[in-house]
Amino acid sequence: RQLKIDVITIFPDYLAPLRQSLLGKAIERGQVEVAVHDLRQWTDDVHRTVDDTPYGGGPGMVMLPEPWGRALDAVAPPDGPGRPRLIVPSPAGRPFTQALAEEFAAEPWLLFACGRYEGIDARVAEYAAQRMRVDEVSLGDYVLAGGEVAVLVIAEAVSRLLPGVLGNAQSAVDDSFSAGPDGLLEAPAYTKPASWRGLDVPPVLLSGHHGEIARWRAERSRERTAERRPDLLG
Ligand code: 6GU
Repeated sequence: RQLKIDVITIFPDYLAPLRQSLLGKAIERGQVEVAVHDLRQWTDDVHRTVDDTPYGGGPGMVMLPEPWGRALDAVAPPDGPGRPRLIVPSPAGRPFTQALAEEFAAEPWLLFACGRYEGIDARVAEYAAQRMRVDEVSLGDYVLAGGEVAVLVIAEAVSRLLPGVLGNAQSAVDDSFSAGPDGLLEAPAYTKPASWRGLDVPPVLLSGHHGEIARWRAERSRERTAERRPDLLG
């Protein structure tokens, strides 16, 4: 097995898509192993409480450290073999990028801790950092209700980088934001038919002139990047 993925969440059903599609096939082939754990199994009261009001006041609820401490100790025992890389999805995290996906894809073991509400008591990350690498990671500048969807995104971005998981090995190197030479957005793509509902495929793509096609794609990449992501042009 190339990669073990553990997820701790209060919504285990939300992670069902992890077993679909690309990652599902990698699981079937034995390249990836996924285990989803319900945080509430580590609560100790009849209501299976996982959160409480924030010290210092303010809106919302904060997830309690004790269930998280027990969960981390059970899923990644302090005296067990190996240490996972702990990933905590949070709008307050550092940006998730293709470079970070490549780092995660080189790890043997990823453990995701899904917070809900206004996050997890900050001591949990501090505790975990005593024995594993911890990354708080954000998908972008918007707020999700919890980390579950972010786990689906990160797991998919990582799994398609695993050797032998992606069908076409070349498409991973050509992607937007890959470690390619330019780091620009990709040019638009077309397939058959050459004319569809009055809209024609750019003739250069049908010309067979590989040099001209490469030049046309480079121009479209630059154009598209200037229009949509001028920050990438530097
Ligand atoms: Cl990783 N988590 C949450 N809850 N919201 C987000 C996010 C992550 N990334 C952007 N918004």
